[in-house]
Amino acid sequence: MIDNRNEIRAVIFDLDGVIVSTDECHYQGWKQLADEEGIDFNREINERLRGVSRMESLEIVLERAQKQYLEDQKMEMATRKNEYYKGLIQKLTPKDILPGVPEFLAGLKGRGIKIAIGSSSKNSPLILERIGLDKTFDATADGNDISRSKPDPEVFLVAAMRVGIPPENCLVVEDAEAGIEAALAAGMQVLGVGFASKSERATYRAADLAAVRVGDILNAR
Ligand code: B16
Ligand code: MG
Repeated sequence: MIDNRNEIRAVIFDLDGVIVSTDECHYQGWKQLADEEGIDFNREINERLRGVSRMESLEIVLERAQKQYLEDQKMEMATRKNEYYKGLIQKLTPKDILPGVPEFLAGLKGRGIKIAIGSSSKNSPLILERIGLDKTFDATADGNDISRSKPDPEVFLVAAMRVGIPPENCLVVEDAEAGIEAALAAGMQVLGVGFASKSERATYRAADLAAVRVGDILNAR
């Protein structure tokens, strides 16, 4: 069988849901905001926020609002939610790193593969610091670096540029459909884990990184 997949020279990791899960903190933050505003919000709606930027998440939350909000009111609400969220993620520690992540990162480093972060989150530097991985990656790209969020490929293209590897030699690890779409739009291969472990569009699928051997995704010839 001819394998026409390119050799992988860099792996770009989404942060939330791949390296660590702060889903519950996002949910609690949005729930508190929604309760204060009298807006109906539940875990089912929260599912739609995975991988989506803060302002786009707010628009989804506001679909059930009884009134229209001005732009500056929306900015204030997004900031308020973020303050709740930041308070909650203070509790993160290295113990919250998801299964298989340290071994997988070490396996890539040992083979000379570049590793990067490609996250929608503007809190990415704070999260990485809380879990003790702020000096681990060769490069990071996050919500602070981009103007278009996933499913736009921008964040992954910035990450690839920062590690100096062409997109076709990069593999993304993602837990959200918006991220799978973004990786494919960037011309990269993608491993779906967690909530994306059943994604039909992903190049590879696994429950988590503990279930993947580094050699399986490298396609080295
Ligand atoms: P922030 P990821 C994403 O992180 C989260 O999945 C998503 O729920 C959140 O709305 C987004 O970051 C923006 O986060 O408000 O911290 O800037 O999965 O792309 O690492
Ligand atoms: Mg994610």
